[in-house]
Amino acid sequence: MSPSRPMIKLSIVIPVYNEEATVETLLAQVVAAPLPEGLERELVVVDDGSSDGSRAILHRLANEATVPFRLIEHERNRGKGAALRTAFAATTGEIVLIQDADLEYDPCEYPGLLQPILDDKADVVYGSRFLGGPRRVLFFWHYVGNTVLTMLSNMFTDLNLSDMETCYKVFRGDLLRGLALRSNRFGIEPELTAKVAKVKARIYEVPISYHGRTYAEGKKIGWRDGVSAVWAILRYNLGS
Ligand SMILES: Nc1nc2c(ncn2[C@@H]2O[C@H](COP(=O)(O)OP(=O)(O)O)[C@@H](O)[C@H]2O)c(=O)[nH]1
Ligand SMILES: [Mg+2]
Repeated sequence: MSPSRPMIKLSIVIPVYNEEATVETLLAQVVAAPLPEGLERELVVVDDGSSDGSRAILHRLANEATVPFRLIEHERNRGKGAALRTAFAATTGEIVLIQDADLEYDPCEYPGLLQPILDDKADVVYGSRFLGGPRRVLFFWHYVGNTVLTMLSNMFTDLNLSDMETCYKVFRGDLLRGLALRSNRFGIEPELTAKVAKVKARIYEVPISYHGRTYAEGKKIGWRDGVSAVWAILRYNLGS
């Protein structure tokens, strides 16, 4: 790359709540993940008041500094939406990518997720678990729930997304930091979707792989989160 071309910064935001089994491996994967030429990475980790060993692991890693990341801590658990809002405000990158701290999503997918933005075809990219990528077969009723929530969201936004609830969402940084976001919990996914639709962002989807985990392996999301997602879809599409 010619030295005259400035690097593009990618901010990777990682919300962490009680992920002691996966967070260290995940951070190593994020740092090792391939990036397209000309991109540098910034990691923003928000510990969302974890009560397991996650916080101690993050402190140790921050001290060892082999994985460079910015660590922000919530004193008590406030939810994924609150953790993401804290993280977004701390980003400085031209591009921002959301990365969950479990190992359900594979950081090797970054180049595919970034390409539509780098090609200036998209302002926002969603990685879809339902476009034919390899995925662990689990939980029929979660699939039904995802389909219903995505369809309900699409009915309001007039988008034809296939996976509204995906963790892998990538945004132009200035667009994302300009959104007034309010959700504290999982309502953040429909809220982000409603608000990028309202500002008429150019949205792409790319297929990703998905390595779903079981509840024994640490999955936390439940049917109550599905019900509150319905309210979030109504609220953020009909309100502000
Ligand atoms: N479940 C949950 N996850 C949170 C919270 N705060 C931050 N997170 C993180 O947000 C991501 C949400 O996880 P998700 O894959 O949607 O749910 P899960 O796989 O069922 O745990 C993970 O990286 C969590 O560590 C919270 O209050 N609850
Ligand atoms: Mg998960």
